[in-house]
Amino acid sequence: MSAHVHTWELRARFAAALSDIYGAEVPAYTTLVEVSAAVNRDCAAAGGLGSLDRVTAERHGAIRVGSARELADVADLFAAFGMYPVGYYDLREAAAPVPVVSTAFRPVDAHDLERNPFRVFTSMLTTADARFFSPDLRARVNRFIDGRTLFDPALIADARRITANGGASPAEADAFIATATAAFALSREPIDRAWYEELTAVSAVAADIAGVRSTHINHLTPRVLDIDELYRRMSDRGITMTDAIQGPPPWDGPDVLLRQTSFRALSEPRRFRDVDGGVTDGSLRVRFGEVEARGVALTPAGRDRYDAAMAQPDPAATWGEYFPATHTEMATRGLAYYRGGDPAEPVVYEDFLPASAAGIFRSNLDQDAAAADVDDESDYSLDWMAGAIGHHIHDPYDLYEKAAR
Ligand code: OOG
Ligand code: NI
Repeated sequence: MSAHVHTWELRARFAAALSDIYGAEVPAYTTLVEVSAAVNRDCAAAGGLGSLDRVTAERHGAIRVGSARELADVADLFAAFGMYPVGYYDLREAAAPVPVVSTAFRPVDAHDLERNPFRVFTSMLTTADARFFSPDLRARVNRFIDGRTLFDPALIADARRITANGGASPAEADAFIATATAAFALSREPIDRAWYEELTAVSAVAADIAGVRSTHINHLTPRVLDIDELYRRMSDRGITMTDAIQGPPPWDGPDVLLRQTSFRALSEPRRFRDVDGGVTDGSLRVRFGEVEARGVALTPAGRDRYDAAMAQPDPAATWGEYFPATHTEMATRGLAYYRGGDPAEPVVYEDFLPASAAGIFRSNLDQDAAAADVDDESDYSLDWMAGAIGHHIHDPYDLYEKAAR
């Protein structure tokens, strides 16, 4: 019997393989990764927020699926890589609503995060929400989604077996990683133009999810230690970042939670099938580049303060009224998590921010979703999602509490 490939190693190899295919598909991503790595090398220190090795290898991905059945397959697939659902995000509640509910699949304990923290923000289209989907459109979208297979049942069966075994043999690992990665590559299959355009009129996200017969990586995001510096260097290279940095403003005190920025990817060539059955070349512009900087995880009290600080007309001008200037004070006031209570060892924020996520979605769309003025009688919730995918959804605060002990 040959050596065993551990779960964390499968995850690290999966993240690297996705990065390779995404880099080949979206060349601007490669530039972003290069500039991020250069910024990280030039940054004096990470301020205790992760080793340079971890930060340089660190990525998050974003994918989008169309139904609970597809989300359940994602959950089973990612479990084999030691990535479990954490948190529930309802982006329909954002200022500019996006018709999805989401969770993030990621490692949950400190050792696994240190070995490889790959996480994937995963969104599911909310077809049951009448504000976005009329009964007629809902029926057609659901029929389309129920009729496609994003993940080969054999792949999901392999994932379940590898999860149960806590790893794979080398040969099994090679095949599993290759097949899992291929499931997220951009399809060359022609897109039904009329269907795609009808969905685009409802929401560009609906078209991206339900207009095609496969899924793909929407973006892959490197982590950078100084996002303001990254922003400047990308602009110097002539790459226009979409808009302001999402999340907390820059300041001299402790970095908290998550700061993100993105730029629109160029349009990519895609093939379309027209009503007359003919296939023509066209292009789509749905994918983008994103980069992020991570700070210390906030306690519920710290998060309340964050929300209050962000609600100010100019958060940058008043930030210091809400947050102390040192980690020591953050720890004393119980605003953020530190390992063993020691402010030299901040617990890194490993999750996402709903307002930023909605902003990221939105910054890359030509138009917002058209919401009808009717009642939403769908019952999406964290409990609904956990039941639908058959996995416990972790509460991020429980995980930070545990990491801080
Ligand atoms: C996900 C948008 C959210 C983030 O980093 O907040 C996100 C998507 O566009 O599918 O990736
Ligand atoms: Ni993202």
